[in-house]
Amino acid sequence: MTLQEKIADLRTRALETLPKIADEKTLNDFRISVLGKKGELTDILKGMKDLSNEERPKLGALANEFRDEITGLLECKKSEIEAAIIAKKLENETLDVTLPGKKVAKGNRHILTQTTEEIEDIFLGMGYQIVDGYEVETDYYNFERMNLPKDHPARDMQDTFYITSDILLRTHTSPVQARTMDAHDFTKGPLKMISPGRVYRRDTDDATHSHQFHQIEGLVVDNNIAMSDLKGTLDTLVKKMFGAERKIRLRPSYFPFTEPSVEADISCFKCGGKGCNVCKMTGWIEVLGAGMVHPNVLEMAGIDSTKYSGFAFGLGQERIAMLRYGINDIRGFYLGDTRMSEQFK
Ligand code: 2NM
Repeated sequence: MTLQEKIADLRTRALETLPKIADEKTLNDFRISVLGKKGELTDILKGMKDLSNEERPKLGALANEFRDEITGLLECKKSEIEAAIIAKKLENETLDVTLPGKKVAKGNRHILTQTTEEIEDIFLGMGYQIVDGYEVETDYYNFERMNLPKDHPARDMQDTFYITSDILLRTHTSPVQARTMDAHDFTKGPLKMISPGRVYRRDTDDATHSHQFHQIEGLVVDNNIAMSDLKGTLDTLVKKMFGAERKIRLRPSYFPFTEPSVEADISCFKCGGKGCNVCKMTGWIEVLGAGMVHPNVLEMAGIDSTKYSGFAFGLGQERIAMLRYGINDIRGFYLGDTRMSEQFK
């Protein structure tokens, strides 16, 4: 075979092989075997030294033409392979937006938070403001301002966590009411507030007692506030919380910061008043304490008790939640076991 014929033969074989190649590795090996330093073309061109001066350039031109043609075809093939790879990838990565999505587990608020927010909503609806305060309080705001001087026997009932002899963990949220009364400007309207929050008492924890628990206290002060206003407010509260059929009953009681003071019972939401295990066969369930704000408490806040009067009440979120949901151990609220919370979605 002449060198021309050898190139023509190589070309024929190359053009036959190329279309069958389908991956980059084979393509690269093919390029090296044809055009590489040790490839077939180089091998053919080694015979050039034996050609005449006339023939040599002709063969050179033919070889260049062949190299250009193959190089071009190699480029095309390479693009083709790359495009196929991308097409394959796209096919594999196709997103079916009609497939059902993965469910994200949904959390819910703690039952005490839910109870608090529900009561907050009821009072927001009646135009009350919600006020936050300090959990670390002074003896002055926690006790003195609630008409509980240092030697008062009622202090024993809630004797508390003292930090110093004057600083303590609050035993109720009343200090928030005292501070709000101090700051209230009655020329701007009546004072209507609730203060939800955590409170602390020296107690041994058991199924129905906790040394820390939650309380909401409410306070209204204005001209001509009477016991009837308190009754109407409590009536609205229990009907919204325990059902429209609930009745309310006030019994005389005692708190140092209110006079008169009452305990409020609601007609049993389980038996409707006939008597059952929830109401201990009495038909009534005790839910909160309340009363008309003691004149001393108003005066200590700089409020003229001959011109102004007020009512106040206090309830515990734990007790409310335990009654409503039949929870029999208060400690369950504080364990952080999600199985407790999951029941109240
Ligand atoms: C209760 C029961 C009765 C009460 C009184 C006051 C204040 F600040 F006005 F004096 N705040 N909360 C109160 C009254 C709380 O809890 C059982």
